[in-house]
Amino acid sequence: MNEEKNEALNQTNSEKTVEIYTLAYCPFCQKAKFFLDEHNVKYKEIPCDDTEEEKRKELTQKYHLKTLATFPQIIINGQNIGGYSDLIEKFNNKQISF
Ligand SMILES: N[C@@H](CCC(=O)N[C@@H](CS)C(=O)NCC(=O)O)C(=O)O
Repeated sequence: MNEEKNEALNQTNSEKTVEIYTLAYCPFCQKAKFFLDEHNVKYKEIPCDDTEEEKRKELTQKYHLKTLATFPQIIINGQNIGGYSDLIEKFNNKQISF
C-alpha cells in the first residue's frame, strides 16, 4: 500500500466512502457490518444475493484479486480492502483508522 493510499484510509470517517458487497446469509458480512456500525462508519451496502457468481467474477477482475472474491468485499475510497479478516487486520495494524 503506498503512502498516498494509506493517507486516504486514515481520513476521518465522514471523508471516507465505504462500500460493502454482501450476501444475506454470510456471517463474515454480518461481522463486518457490525464492526463498521460500532465505529460509526457510514457505508453503502451492495447486496449480491441475486447476482452472486457474476459479482464474484466482476470484483475479482475489477480489483485484480489473486483468487475469486469471497463475501464480504469492502471498498474504501475506491480501494479494495478485502474481506472481514482483512478489515480487522488492517485496523489492528493501524493501516486503517475509523
Ligand atoms: N476471510 C474472509 C472469509 C469470507 C468467506 O469465506 N465468505 C464466504 C461467505 S460467508 C464466501 O464467500 N465463501 C465462498 C468461497 O469461499 O468461495 C473474510 O473474513 O471475509
